[in-house]
Amino acid sequence: MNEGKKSAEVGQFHKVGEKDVTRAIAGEFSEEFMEYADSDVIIVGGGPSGLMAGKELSERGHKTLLIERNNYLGGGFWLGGFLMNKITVRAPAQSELDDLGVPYREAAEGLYVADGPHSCSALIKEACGAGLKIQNMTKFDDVVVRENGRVGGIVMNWTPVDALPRAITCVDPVAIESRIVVDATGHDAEVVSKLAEKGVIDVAGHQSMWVERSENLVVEHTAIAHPGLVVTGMAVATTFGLPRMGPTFGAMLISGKRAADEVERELEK
Ligand code: 48H
Repeated sequence: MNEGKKSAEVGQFHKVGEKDVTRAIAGEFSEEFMEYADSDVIIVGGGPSGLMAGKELSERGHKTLLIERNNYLGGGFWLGGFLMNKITVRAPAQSELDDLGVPYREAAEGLYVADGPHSCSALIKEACGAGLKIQNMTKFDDVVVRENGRVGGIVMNWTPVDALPRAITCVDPVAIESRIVVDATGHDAEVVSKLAEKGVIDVAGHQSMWVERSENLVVEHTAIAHPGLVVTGMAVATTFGLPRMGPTFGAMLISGKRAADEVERELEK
C-alpha cells in the first residue's frame, strides 16, 4: 500500500487552507482560459459527434476546446432511446465500441446494443485523456466573422447568465478565436442556424425518420458548411435536410471522425 493511500484511510490529509483550494481552481482555470482563447479548433456541443471529433483532433495534436451548455457532457449518448439507458450501433460502427473498450451484444444481424452510461463515459474518458479541453455550462451565442464572412471564432456566455431574463441581468458575452469552428449541437444546429438568421446560409431542417438512409447520408454530408465552419452529427441532418435515425449512434461517432478529417484538411491549407 502506498503512503498517500494509507494517510487518507486514517483521515490524515495534508494541511491545506481554503484560500489554497480557491487559488488552485481559479489559477488553473485562468491559465487554461487564457491559453484556449486562441485555439486551433472550437467544437460547440459535447454529444457523441462533438466528443469524437474532439478526441480525434486532440490525439492528432491540434489545440482543441469543446464548449458545452450543460454541466455534463454526452448529449443524447447517455440515455439512448426513450430513457432506457441503452444505445445501438449498426455494423460496421461496433468497431468504435471496440476501440472504446465498451462491451455490446448483437441484438439482430448487424445491430449491436450497449449500455449508454458505459459507452458515454468511455468516450468522455478517451477524449479528456487525449487532451481535449472542456468549457462546460457555457452557451454558444454567436459567431466571430472575418473577411468574406469566414467564421473565426465564437461568442459565448455562462449558461446561467444566458438563462436569466434580460430584465434581471445584462451581462455581455465574451469571444474566443479559432481557425475552425465545429457545429456539434445536435438537432438544433445552433451555429449553422445563427448564420441562417443572418441570411448567409440555408438550414433545411431534418426530415422524418428513415434509419436505413439516414446514417449513410449523415456521414457523407459531414463537411464544411460555410468557410471556417464544419458541421457534424445530427446537426448535419438538420443543415442539409436529411432523415433522422432515432436512437442509433454509429453515424454520430463516424461523423465525428470525419469532421476531424475535414478540420485537419482545412488546418493544413
Ligand atoms: C453549447 C450546446 C448548444 C449551445 C446544444 O444532441 P447531441 O447528442 O448531438 P450529436 O449530434 O452529437 O448526437 C445526436 C444524438 O444524440 C441524437 O440526438 C440522435 C442520434 N438523434 C436521432 C433522432 O432521430 O432523434 O449533443 C449536442 C450537445 C448537447 O450536449 C447540448 O447540450 C449541446 O450540444 N449544445 N452547447 N451551446 N448553444 N446547443
